Amino acid sequence: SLSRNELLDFVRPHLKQSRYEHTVRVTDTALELAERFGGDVHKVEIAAILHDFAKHKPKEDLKQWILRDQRLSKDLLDYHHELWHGPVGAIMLESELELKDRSIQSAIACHTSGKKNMSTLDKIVFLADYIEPGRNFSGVEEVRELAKENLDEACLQALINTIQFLTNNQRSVYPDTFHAYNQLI
Ligand code: DGI
Ligand code: FE
Ligand code: FE
Ligand code: FE
Repeated sequence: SLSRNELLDFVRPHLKQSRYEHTVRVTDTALELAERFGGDVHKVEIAAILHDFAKHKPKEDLKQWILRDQRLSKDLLDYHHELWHGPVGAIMLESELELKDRSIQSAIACHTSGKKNMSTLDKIVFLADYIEPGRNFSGVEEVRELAKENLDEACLQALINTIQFLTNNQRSVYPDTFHAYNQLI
């Protein structure tokens, strides 16, 4: 199995410098959350390092993966392309890194939208991506406070903030984001 440094060396060429630094901060934040809430530390580390692997792939390539891979929900194409890099990245990593662990793939796939029935691993990566110290979303400080005590409450507040942000800006909301919210509320 791959070490932290091997995984970081693997993703580095795929990411811009600022995105790489975000990835390192997400990983450190996710490991803190894993210690606090009892996630599988090694899986958390792998999922966090790889979560934005496909972030800079051309939109057209991501679209072709969605069209061609039966496991990828076609309705992604009806929503903002920002939502595509997680689900597609989780599948791309099967060939690029021989990543076959379904629980890690799940956490990568749902890190932007959330989904119904998130595992502890899914929640930790989703939350770490939202609260890493480089983020300055409005309301992030409240979520950081919640994340000291309660994983579900923190994820719920991150979802609420994101849904409010998207609706305030008259943007669509992917159904899985509502499914995650509805389950936690
Ligand atoms: O890849 P990152 O920049 O680290 O973060 P991300 O993968 O969480 O992407 C976040 C962006 O995706 C965020 O600015 C909001 C946007 N977005 C667009 N549509 C949706 C959405 N986020 C959610 N949760 N649900 C949506 O429908
Ligand atoms: Fe992302
Ligand atoms: Fe996110
Ligand atoms: Fe990210």
